Amino acid sequence: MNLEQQFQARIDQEIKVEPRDWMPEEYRQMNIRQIAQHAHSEIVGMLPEGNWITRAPSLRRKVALLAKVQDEGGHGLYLYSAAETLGISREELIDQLHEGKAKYSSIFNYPALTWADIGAIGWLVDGAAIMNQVSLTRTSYGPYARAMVRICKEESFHQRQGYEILLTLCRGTQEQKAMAQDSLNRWWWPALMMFGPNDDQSTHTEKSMNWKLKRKKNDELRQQFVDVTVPQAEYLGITVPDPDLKWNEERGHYDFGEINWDEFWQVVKGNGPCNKKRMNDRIKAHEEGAWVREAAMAYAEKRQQRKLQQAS
Ligand code: BYC
Repeated sequence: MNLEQQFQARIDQEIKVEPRDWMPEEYRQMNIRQIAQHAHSEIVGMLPEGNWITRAPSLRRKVALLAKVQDEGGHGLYLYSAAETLGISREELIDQLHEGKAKYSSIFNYPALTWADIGAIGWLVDGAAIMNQVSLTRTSYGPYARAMVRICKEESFHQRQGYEILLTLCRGTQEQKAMAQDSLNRWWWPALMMFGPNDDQSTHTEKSMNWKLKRKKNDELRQQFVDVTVPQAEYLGITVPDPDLKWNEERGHYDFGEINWDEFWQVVKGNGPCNKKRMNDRIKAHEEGAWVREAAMAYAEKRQQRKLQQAS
């Protein structure tokens, strides 16, 4: 067996690939691409929510939202670290994002207009993220799989904090319930787009599934998400904005309408409602945070020198 065959055999036996193992260059690059896109999604995903921290309606809501946004920064950190084990630096990855060369999830290019949107983001966006990430706890690259375990636990808290916000609004006044409905109307379809193009349009799925980098296809995960989420909307008493949504007894799944793929690709290409704002805000935050990175480096150096002095 040549190296590539041995590699595939280990994958087929569910043996995790670790940073020092031999791997095909294409496997390395595919992993870097996916992990980096995931990391970028986490830190860009902080922006629409961060905007609401100062406007949360109570101290309890504010504390929970603050914790969620901080968790997302942490998720970015574990994911950039996982990508670094594949031989690329965090600086390089961040530069790729800021230069518009790297993708991040389309969902974060939509605006969070009302407080109900913070509920919808937690419920739908984190809900979709969990659906995808639970399957990724079994991805073949060890550092990514292990990062996913912790991230999924934290995402579950995020999903519940979002659902609870909407539950409160739906049990409140007419205006509050209308606000919840409006947020579901605006976030439903973009949430379904998070799973990526249909399988027959997906460029990476086949290779990615063979290498068990991806464990479930885009359409299967999207269907799972719809099946789980529709009853949750019913419990809230609000309506999913899809006239074609219907339980299919034979399939044992919901049928649902066609996604607007033109909108999806426009957003992916940089033409969504907030793409430019997100990138400007991200670059500004990075530049304004330069002093924090410099101070942390200076402190680490000082500690290192003190340690060396003590040892000598
Ligand atoms: N948005 O061949 P395909 C979160 C791109 S956020 C933009 O199917 P693949 C959270 C795709 O990259 C959740 N681009 O790709 C954070 C590819 O382009 P390139 C983030 C998309 O990789 C804060 C092309 O379309 N989760 O957790 O096999 C707050 C063809 O697609 C999108 C992850 O990143 C999209 N939606 O499958 C709250 C999970 N979809 O690279 C929550 C890890 C596709 O050839 N990622 N594209 O230029 C994955 O599981 C997979 O990468 C995807 C796509 C399922 C997303």
